[in-house]
Amino acid sequence: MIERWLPAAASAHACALDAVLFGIHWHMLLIFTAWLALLVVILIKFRQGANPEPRPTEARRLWPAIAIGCVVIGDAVILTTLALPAWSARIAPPPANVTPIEVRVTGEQFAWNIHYPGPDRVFGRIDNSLISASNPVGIDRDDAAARDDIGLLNILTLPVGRTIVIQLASRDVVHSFTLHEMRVKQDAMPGMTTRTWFTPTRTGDWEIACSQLCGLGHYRMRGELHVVTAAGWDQWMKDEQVRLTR
Ligand SMILES: [Cu+2]
Repeated sequence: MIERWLPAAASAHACALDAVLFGIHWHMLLIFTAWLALLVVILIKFRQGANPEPRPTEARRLWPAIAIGCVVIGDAVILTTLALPAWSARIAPPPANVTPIEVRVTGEQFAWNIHYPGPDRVFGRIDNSLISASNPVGIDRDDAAARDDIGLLNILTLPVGRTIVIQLASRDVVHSFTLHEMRVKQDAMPGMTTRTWFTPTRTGDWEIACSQLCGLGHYRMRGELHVVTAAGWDQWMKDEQVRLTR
């Protein structure tokens, strides 16, 4: 039922995170309904008309302890069966038997600079003094490893079914790299590189959002996420290489 109000779940770990969300919401709904029922019972049972004199003995029953105990047990069950397993899976590195695709994403007010290592899978040298409208990442083409590198503004193209590692940084303030459909949200911090990883399970065109209020232009810090087929990604990579030679 709640699924229809959420963005599409398009990554391998999305269902585990959604299960935590649903578990918490159903638990809260249960607590809310129980408290509401209790309130109605109390209003009727302890109304002034039926109880002209206060009877403090009524308040000493075991029921309050049982009710609070049920809430605590419910919380513990969600924590141990859903939340902790999902959290430990998210902070673990990608499985050793997969070869991830690494992409560097650097946030700045108010855009995402995206650096792909190209077919050689090695990130070439970057130099901030080379940053321009046509070279948003500042790739130094004099470096041999940088010749096939691709630097794009606000466009993240990825293949479906491959594990993606994002190396995140920021040029100015704290941003938060968000891919709703991938259930990815990770802060981009100035002065340090953070990592996040995921495996897209569906093709589609979605948004890269910034979830940290990062300045007056925060609302327009949006990029495009394109998840394409493996063949589509190979073709995209070839097209980008052709574009580099022009
Ligand atoms: Cu931002």
